[in-house]
Amino acid sequence: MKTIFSGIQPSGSVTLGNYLGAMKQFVELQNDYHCYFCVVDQHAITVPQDRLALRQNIRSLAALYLAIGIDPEKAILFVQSEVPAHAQAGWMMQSVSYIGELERMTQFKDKSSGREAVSASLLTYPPLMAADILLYGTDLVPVGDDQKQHIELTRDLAERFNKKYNDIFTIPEIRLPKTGARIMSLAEPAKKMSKSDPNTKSFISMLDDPKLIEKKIKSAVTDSEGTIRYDKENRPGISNLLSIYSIFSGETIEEIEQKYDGKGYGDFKTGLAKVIINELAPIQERYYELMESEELDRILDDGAERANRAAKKMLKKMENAMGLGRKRK
Ligand code: ATP
Ligand code: LTN
Repeated sequence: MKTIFSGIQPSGSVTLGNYLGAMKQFVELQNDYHCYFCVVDQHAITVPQDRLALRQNIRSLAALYLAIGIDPEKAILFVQSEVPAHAQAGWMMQSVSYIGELERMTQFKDKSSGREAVSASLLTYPPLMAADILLYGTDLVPVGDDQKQHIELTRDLAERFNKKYNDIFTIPEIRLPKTGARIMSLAEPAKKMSKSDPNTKSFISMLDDPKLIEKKIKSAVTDSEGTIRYDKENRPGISNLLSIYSIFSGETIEEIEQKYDGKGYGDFKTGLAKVIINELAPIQERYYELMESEELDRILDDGAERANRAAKKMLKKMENAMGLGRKRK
C-alpha cells in the first residue's frame, strides 16, 4: 500500500478553503492508502501565536479531522510536536537547503512582507515540511494549490540528499483536488481564502453557525453584472462562489448556471448558504461531541505512538547517512 502524508496548521479556525482544498480528499484517500494526517503545530509558531489559542486550536483541528470522517482505525492522526523526529530531521534537511532557494518561496515572501520582525523559522519552514513528508517514505501529498512550490522543493531536497549521502528517501508526488485547489477570499477574490486573515468576513470557518454563514455569503464580493455565470478571469467573485456551490452540491457549474438563469445574486446566495449549511451541520455536531469526549486524547496518544515508531526508523537512517552520532551495534 502506498503512503500519504498531509498536514494542516493549527493557526486559526479551519476554513472552507482548507476543507475543499485538502481535508475533504483525505476522507476518500484513507481507504486506499496508508495515511498520516498531522496537526503541524511547529509550523504554526513560525508566525506569532497566542499560547492558549494555539493549545485550543490544536485540539480543535484534531477533532475536526475526525468529525469530517477521518477514521483512526484507517489513518494515523497525530500532533507534530509530539513526534520529536520531525524537528530533528528538519534540522538535517536545513543542512541540505540553500538560503537562496528558501528566500524564493512565495509563502515566505508573502508572510514576511510588511513584518517588523521575521523569525528565522519562517525561512526554514520548507525544510521542516520536507522532513514531515520524507520521514514516512511518503509517495503522495494531498494539498491545495498554494503548496505546489513547497512540494517541488521537498522533491529537490530529497534528491539532493539521496545523491549526496545515501539513497534513502522516496521522492513524493503532489496530489491536487480536481476542483477547489484554490478557494478565494470572500472579501478580496484575488487573494486565497486563509484562516489567519484578520478580516473574518473573508472566510467561512467550518464551525460558523448557520446565521453567520448566511451573513458572510450575503456580504461576499461579486460584481455589478448580476448574472450567475462562471468567468474566472473577469468575474472572480461569482466564479469562486460557483466553484464552492458545485463542490458542495455535486452539481456541475453548468447545471447551477442553468438553475439560476434569470435569477439574481440574492437567490443564488441563499441557495449557496443552504448547501454549505447542510454539509457542515452533521460535521459540527460530531465535532462538539468529540471536543467533550476523552476519545480525542486517546486517539492522539495512539497516533503519536505509531508515528514515533515509524519516524524513528527513518531518522536513524538519516543520521547514519550523514554520519551523526556514534556507530552502535
Ligand atoms: P494560514 O492562513 O495560517 O497560512 P491556511 O488557511 O493557508 O493557513 P494551511 O494550514 O497553511 O492553511 O493549509 C492547510 C491545507 O489547506 C494545505 O493543503 C493548503 O494547500 C490548503 N489550503 C489552504 N488555503 C486554501 C484555499 N484557499 N484553497 C484551497 N486549499 C487551501
Ligand atoms: N505548509 C503546509 C502545511 C504542512 C504540510 C506538511 C502539508 C506542513 N507540513 C506536510 C503537507 C505535507 C501548509 O499548508 N501551509
